[in-house]
Amino acid sequence: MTLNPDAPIRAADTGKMRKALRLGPRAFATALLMMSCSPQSSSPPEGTPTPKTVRIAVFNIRELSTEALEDVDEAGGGQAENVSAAAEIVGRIRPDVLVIQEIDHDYRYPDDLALNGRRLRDAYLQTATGDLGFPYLYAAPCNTGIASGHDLNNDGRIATADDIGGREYGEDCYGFGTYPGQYSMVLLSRFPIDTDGARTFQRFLWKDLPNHHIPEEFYDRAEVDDFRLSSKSHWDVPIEIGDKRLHLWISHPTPAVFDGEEDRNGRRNFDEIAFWRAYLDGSADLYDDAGTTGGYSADRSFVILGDLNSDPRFDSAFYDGRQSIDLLLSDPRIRDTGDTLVGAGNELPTATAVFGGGMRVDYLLPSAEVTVTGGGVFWPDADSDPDGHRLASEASDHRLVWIDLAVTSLR
Ligand SMILES: [Ca+2]
Ligand SMILES: [Ca+2]
Ligand SMILES: [Ca+2]
Repeated sequence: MTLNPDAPIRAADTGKMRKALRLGPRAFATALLMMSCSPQSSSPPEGTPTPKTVRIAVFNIRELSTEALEDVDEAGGGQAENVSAAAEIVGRIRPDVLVIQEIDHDYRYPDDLALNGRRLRDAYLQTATGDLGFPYLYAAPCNTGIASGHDLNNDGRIATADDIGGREYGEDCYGFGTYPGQYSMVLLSRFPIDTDGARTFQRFLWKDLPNHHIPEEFYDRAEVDDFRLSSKSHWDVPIEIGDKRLHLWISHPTPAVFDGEEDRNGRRNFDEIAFWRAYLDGSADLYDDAGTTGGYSADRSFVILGDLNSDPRFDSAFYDGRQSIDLLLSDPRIRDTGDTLVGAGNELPTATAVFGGGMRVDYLLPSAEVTVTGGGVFWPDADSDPDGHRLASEASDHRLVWIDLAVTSLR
């Protein structure tokens, strides 16, 4: 198996690619070549009017493994019941832009990390969403399940490839994953993706974040010098909506638990979220995987989104006098969309996930100038919508969360 998860890959998709997939590996390789020679984004087809609103969703779906995504029947239909349920939910909500978390990267194809996104689309979403399509995809390398070569959990041994599959392996990786590629991310979109304008921060080092909270006396010097901040990756991906560019700031910070007194995961969660503040501040200390330094400099609207693993009502990642998510919720440049989700009819009004008695951990937080016209958490109660309730329970321990943005309000 070829493993090159650190290569600066950007994956996009066109109909060409899909057709080639059906034709076999040789045609697929040809399509990849064509892809790398041609621009990876394009204008909307002529006659497509700029929509008034755009619907953006994030969904952490349980067990989107390569194995499950490859398991299709003769007609190409997916066999995993929880993924079918997730697809039905996507079909009901019909987002224009969908960020999936906890999907495997299939590193057998390191130059095509959007592959599992296409498998998900073609085996599941296509049927459930009909004409929705999602012609554009984006994926880039993540740190999950990539061995660091250090004893990061201090259990006295450095995990190697022989340990793949176990928790001890995952804890010595740059980001927790019991095998390479687990818990990665993909973006699916109806709108073209400006892949050339995307920035990724997979390899940005934790020690280089201003005012970081690396635990003292837990990691040795060599570990600190090599420790990546992002447990998956941090992506800034612009999508093209008519003549507007909306930047999606995508990440999936580590949960603050599964650690010890040193609170290494709580600290990392805090700093993975603090990264976006530094990015928004335009911090000169940041650098992306292409070597470009500096934070956000585009004068464009953005949405910070993902399972951020932090609930404002908890203190699991509490530093500098606040819980990590409050770094974003209290920033006047960022809009807290919580009110939009409360009272949207879901079973636990402020929650987006079932664990912890119902926690708010999945977020879509646009820049302050953006007008939010609607949104919700797909969490119907069992009485009013038993079928929807069942779908939500089957799909994941997280719920799909979405917001609608007024396109005219985008900067
Ligand atoms: Ca160590
Ligand atoms: Ca270890
Ligand atoms: Ca902790």
